[in-house]
Amino acid sequence: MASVNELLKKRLTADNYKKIVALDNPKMHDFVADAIELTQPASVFVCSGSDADNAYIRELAIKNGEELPLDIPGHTCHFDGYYDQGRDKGNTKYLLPTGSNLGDILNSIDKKAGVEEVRSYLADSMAGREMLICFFCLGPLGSDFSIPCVQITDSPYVAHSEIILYRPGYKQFKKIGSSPDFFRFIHSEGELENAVSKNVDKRRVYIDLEENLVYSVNTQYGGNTIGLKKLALRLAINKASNESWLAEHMFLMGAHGPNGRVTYFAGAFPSACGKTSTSMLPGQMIVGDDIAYLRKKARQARCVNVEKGIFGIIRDVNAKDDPIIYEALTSQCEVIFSNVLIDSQNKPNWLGMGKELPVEGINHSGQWHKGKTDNDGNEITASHKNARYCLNIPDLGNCDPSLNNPEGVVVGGIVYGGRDSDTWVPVEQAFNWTEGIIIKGAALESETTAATLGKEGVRTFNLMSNLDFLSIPLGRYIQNNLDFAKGIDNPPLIFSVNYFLRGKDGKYLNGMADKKVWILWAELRVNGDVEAIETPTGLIPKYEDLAKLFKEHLHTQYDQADYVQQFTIRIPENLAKLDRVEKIYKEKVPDTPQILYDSFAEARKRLKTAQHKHGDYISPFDLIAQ
Ligand code: SPV
Ligand code: MN
Repeated sequence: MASVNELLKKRLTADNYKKIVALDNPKMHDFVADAIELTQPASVFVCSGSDADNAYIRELAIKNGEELPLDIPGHTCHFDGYYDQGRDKGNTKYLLPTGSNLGDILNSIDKKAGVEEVRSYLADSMAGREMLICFFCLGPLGSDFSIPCVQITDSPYVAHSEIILYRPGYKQFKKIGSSPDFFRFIHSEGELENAVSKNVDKRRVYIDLEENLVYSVNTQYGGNTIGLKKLALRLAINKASNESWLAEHMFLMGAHGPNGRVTYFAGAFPSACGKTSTSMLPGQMIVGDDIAYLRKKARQARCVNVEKGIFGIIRDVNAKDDPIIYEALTSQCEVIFSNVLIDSQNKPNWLGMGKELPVEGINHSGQWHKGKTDNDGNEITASHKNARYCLNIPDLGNCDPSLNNPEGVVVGGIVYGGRDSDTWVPVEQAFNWTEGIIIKGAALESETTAATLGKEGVRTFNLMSNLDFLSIPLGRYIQNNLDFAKGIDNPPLIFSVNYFLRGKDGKYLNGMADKKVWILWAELRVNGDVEAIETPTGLIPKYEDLAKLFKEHLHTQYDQADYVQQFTIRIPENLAKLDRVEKIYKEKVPDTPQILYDSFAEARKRLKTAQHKHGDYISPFDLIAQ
């Protein structure tokens, strides 16, 4: 279109114009031209992903005050506004065309009204600022998994985060030519006050599934703004559903078995429930910590990390519990810290870093001192509980060599975990794929955390840890997961884990390091090396196999009494859980597959039979003896 071309020529410098027209993609050009007309930036920068262009963005983030350089070269700190510290679930909505329906659970708004609203907030939002146009690729480059993306933002912090988190996509765009098959994101921070978004009451994240387009405005927090992260996951779930693959909120890691064997696990945990630390288990290899795509290839389940970096929670990262991340965070490599405390020596500090925190400094509330309270009288902690770090996975000492393999890795096991104080045992294998998807994945619950705005510690339903990001009706999503195993010769085994089980005194029953044993037990199961005990809820480890793993890998003695307490099958709690979750499906999910109700009925029957025979709380030894 001549007018689009004219507009680009007029509003871009010759150098930037050259970069954008080198990509011969009319749909992308239309998107950019429309964004310029809507947001009216003072200038436009097209990032080709070259070292020089990336450096320009890094410098701009510092120049505009969105990032502050810290003591170590390559380290910067970004602050989000005091009320902009997590994903805004309430204001994240699907733009729903007339006549379509996503069910009661997903948040949506009439498309016409929603587009009008969000475009009104975006209008002139970039006046006086530079618009950044960046190209990235979800998944490894040159792969069946790759999805090209274009991100428009006025935040160099957002663009810089994406440079760390995603593979460069400018060349991928050259390859796709005029194809319309890519994701688009437009973000503006809106009006700023002290370098943070001022109008958070007008914070909106609106998703257009028909157009593969997401709008985000009046916010800076990464989960609301970094298009390729959770905004793209929503688009990908819809695309995957149409194309018969899976887009999941999952880590991907290689667990090391005997004789140098590596078995890959993908694991879904709600935010702040141990997902990153599981992907980073000592002695194992990380591929990714947050988002994975799974595809069937040559009768195998293959999986990639969508990202190449980590946007991880920094709280409790310390030299003892997370030595590899701690090492990266304290050495010279590229890191963006967010919402930590900066001390007088220009160093970042955070809760649980393993040393005493300074009593004053600068944090997300501005100048901070110990005991400072907010407008509601709540004490402001030194760093925010959802404070994060953003770094490149290859900068970690345990990066798996297959990170960028275009074929992905073969998945041996899938793990579902949540924050559960009283129901599930620490690790358990599902009887089969269908049971695993339904009784483990689709029945997942977790207590809420600081990763989203709102109250913490409330037990909530969160199927496959993906509920926040689902863009298709829940029943269809479950059916897609069930169907995924069809045509795979050895579908991954499915496990549940629970790191948060508590005793009657409220204390955790397991140490942080124990998760390594659960995953290594799962590794042995995938390879048929150990037997298991059949319980009404699944297959659990034998005491002696765990004792051996504890001794070998954690150098500790695992007491039989601890085993019995941890692996006791809690019948009333499991029955109550089935009732709670089934009620949600019955009341809110009209397209629930019948097989879910059948599996729930069978699980209930198994629990009741066992209850009749052994009582409410069943030691694993009672089940071996039978
Ligand atoms: C999560 O909350 O699950 C995250 C961080 O991984 S966010 O970008 O907020 O989604
Ligand atoms: Mn996540």
